[in-house]
Amino acid sequence: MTTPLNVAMIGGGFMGKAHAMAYASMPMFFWPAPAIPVRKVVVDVNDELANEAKARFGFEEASSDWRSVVHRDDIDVVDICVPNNAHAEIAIEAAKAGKHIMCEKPLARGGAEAKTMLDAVKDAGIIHMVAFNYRRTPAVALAKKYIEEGRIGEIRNFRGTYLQDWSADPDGPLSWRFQKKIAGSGAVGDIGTHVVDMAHYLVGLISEVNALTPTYIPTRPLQAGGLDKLGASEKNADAERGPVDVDDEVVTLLKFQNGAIGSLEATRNAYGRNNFITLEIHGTRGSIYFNYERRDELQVMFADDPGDARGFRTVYTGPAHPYGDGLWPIPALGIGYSETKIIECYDFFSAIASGKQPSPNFEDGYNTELVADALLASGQTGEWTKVG
Ligand code: SOE
Repeated sequence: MTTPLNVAMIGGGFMGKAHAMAYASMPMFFWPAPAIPVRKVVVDVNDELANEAKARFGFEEASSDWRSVVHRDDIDVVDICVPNNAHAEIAIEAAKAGKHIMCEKPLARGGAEAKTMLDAVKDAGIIHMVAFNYRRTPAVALAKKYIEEGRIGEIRNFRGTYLQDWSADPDGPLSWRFQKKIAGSGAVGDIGTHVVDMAHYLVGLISEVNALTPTYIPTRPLQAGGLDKLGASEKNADAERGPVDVDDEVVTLLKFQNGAIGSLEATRNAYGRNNFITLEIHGTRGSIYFNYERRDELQVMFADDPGDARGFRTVYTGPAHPYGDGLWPIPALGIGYSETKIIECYDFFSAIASGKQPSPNFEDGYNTELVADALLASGQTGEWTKVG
C-alpha cells in the first residue's frame, strides 16, 4: 500500500487552493503514487478563515496556531502558502521539528533571508522544495530534455519574459505585493524569479546582470482587509493611498556562468498580457520557443531539419513527453496551471519517498534570490552587478 503522509498547510488563499487541489488529485494522475498526501490540518490567520479553508479544501482539522501545528508528532509535511515575510520563520521552525517542507515562491525576501532557511533545512536533513511550478509544464520539461540530449547544441542566448497586466491600473489596491517589508520586492521577486528559475534549469546559473527596475505607480489605495487582492476588479479610487516601495518592472541583460548571454523582462503592468511567460533559447544546433499562454505547445527548430522544411515546428505535448504517463492520453487535451501543481506535488512526494532532494530545492531557491538581489542592486546603481 502507498504510504499516507500527513500535511499541515499554512495559508488557505490562492496558493492554498492550488496545493490542496494537487494533494487531492496527485494520486488520481500518478499511480502508483509515491505517497498519499493526507490533508490533515490547514492553518489560517484566524479560526473563521481556517474553518472555511478546512471545509472548502477538504482538510480534517483547522487551526490558527501554525507554531503548535508544525510541532505535532502526526505531521510529516509542512506546506508554506503564506506571504513572503512569513516563509523564513515557519520554514526554520518546521525544519527544527524535522518536517519535510514545501515552500511557495519566492523562497524569501532576498539572499540573506534565504540563506537562513537553507542552513536550517540542511541541518535538519529533511526534504525541501520551492514551488516554482512553471518549469514543470510538460513543454518546459521537454525543452530541458532536448537541451540535455544536445538537440539544440550549445546554448548561446536565452530570452525570457513574464508579462501580466493585473496591476496596470494605478487604482488597484496596495496589497502586500507592493510592500517591501512583506514581499521583499515587486515584479522581480513575484514573477521575475519564475523566469530566473527556468533560466537556471534550462541554461545554467546566471553570473551577472545589468538591470532597470523602475517604479511607475508610487502610491495605491489602501486595501480593505488583509486578503490578497489582485487587480483592478478590487479597485477603490476614493480610498486613502499608501506608498509603493517595490519595483513595478524589471528589464535586464544577463550573463550566464557557461558563457551564454540573454535578457529578461517582467512586469505586472503590461496591458493585454495575462500570464505571458515566454522562453526563447538559441543554440548552435537549433532553437526552442515556449509561451505559457499556449502551454501545450513547444516550438522547435533543429539545424539538421531538411532544407525544404526549415523553420519552427509545433510539438504538442502528450503521452510521449515528460510526465505524459500520468497526464491525459491524447496530446493537446490540455495542460493547465492545475497540472503544473499536480506534477510539482508528485515530484515532491517522490523525493520524500526516495530520500533524494528534488529541484528546485532551497539551494536553488537561494541561488534565485541571489539573482533577485543583484537585479535590485543593479537597478539602483545602473551598473553591471555580479550575482552572489
Ligand atoms: C501574481 O503575479 C501571481 O499570482 C504570482 O504571484 C504567481 O507566482 C504566478 O504564478 C501568477 O501570478
